Amino acid sequence: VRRQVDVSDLVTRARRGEPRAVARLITLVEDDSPQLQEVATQIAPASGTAQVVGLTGAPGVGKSTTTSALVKAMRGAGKKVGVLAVDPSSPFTGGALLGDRIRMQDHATDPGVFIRSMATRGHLGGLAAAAPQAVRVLEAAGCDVVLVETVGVGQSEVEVAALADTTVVMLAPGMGDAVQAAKAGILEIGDVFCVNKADREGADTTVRELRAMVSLGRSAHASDHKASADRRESAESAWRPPIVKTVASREEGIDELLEEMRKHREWMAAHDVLRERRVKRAAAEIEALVLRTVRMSLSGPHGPRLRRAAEQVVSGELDPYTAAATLN
Ligand SMILES: Nc1nc2c(ncn2[C@@H]2O[C@H](COP(=O)(O)OP(=O)(O)OP(=O)(O)O)[C@@H](O)[C@H]2O)c(=O)[nH]1
Ligand SMILES: [Mg+2]
Repeated sequence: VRRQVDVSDLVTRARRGEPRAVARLITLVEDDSPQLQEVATQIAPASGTAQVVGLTGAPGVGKSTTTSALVKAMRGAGKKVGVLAVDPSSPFTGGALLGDRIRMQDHATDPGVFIRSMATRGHLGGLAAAAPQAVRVLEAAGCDVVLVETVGVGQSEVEVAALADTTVVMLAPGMGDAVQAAKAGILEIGDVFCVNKADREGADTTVRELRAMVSLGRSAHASDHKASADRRESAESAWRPPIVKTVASREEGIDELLEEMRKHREWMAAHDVLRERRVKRAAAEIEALVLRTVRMSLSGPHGPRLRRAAEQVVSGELDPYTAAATLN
């Protein structure tokens, strides 16, 4: 039995920026609390107030180091920053996230920074449903910017892109190269590319490869029917994702990265892309929640209904289409 919490008190305290209240609310999201809908209703008015930036790339590419350097620069500019490190691959808070905490220690005592590792344990909707809600909690706490770091490759990164206004795809020489990134489908989600560890040999080669892959991907994308079906996205093709070289461990290139993020944001605003992206995101989020409800109705205490129908289908008493229509 879960303990009932006083949601409005928690939300009031979170809006005042109390770190413990913010943490508690994100835990409610993570645990898929029955009180989550109440939380969501109360924080909805604060939605859409932050710039949401996703950082994604292969393990060890330097996402956390870059995030930390970005936080420092943004704090210098007086912004309140939220950091969400999401690990979709593991249901537990793993070692990688512990490493992040250590790297983030510079900001641990700063009241203008909220740092949170998040696993999607228990959340049936997975990352797609939990992370956007966690971002809203950080917005309610007054964050001007929310940086979302995802550990993992492939699908999870694509999901991060789905929740960010601007997605920074990171690569580093010799690891997670451009070809691999292209195969994993993460090149097309990059609004800004960051080749980190530019102090290492091969950085210029990575930049060159990336540039070639990106322009190749763009032209393929333009002829793709998915793109032509979506006119706004094709207007979006006017944005050419820049490539920034950084040495995050020495805070080099961070200002350039911030500048490209700013340009992307400006461009989105000028072309009405920001709102369109957010509408799409909200639609995906609602869809995930609806699917979750359907899935739940077929499992748990209602599981026997599905089982009974399945047995009838096997014995030929019922066809699966009629069964599905009945269970719907
Ligand atoms: N040489 C060099 N090392 C770097 C640079 N940036 C980060 N590193 C190092 O690379 C290692 C991994 O960095 P992280 O920031 O933890 O990478 P990450 O992408 O967050 O890793 P995961 O969260 O485990 O996927 C650390 O030892 C960093 O100190 C860089 O620009 N140059
Ligand atoms: Mg990390």
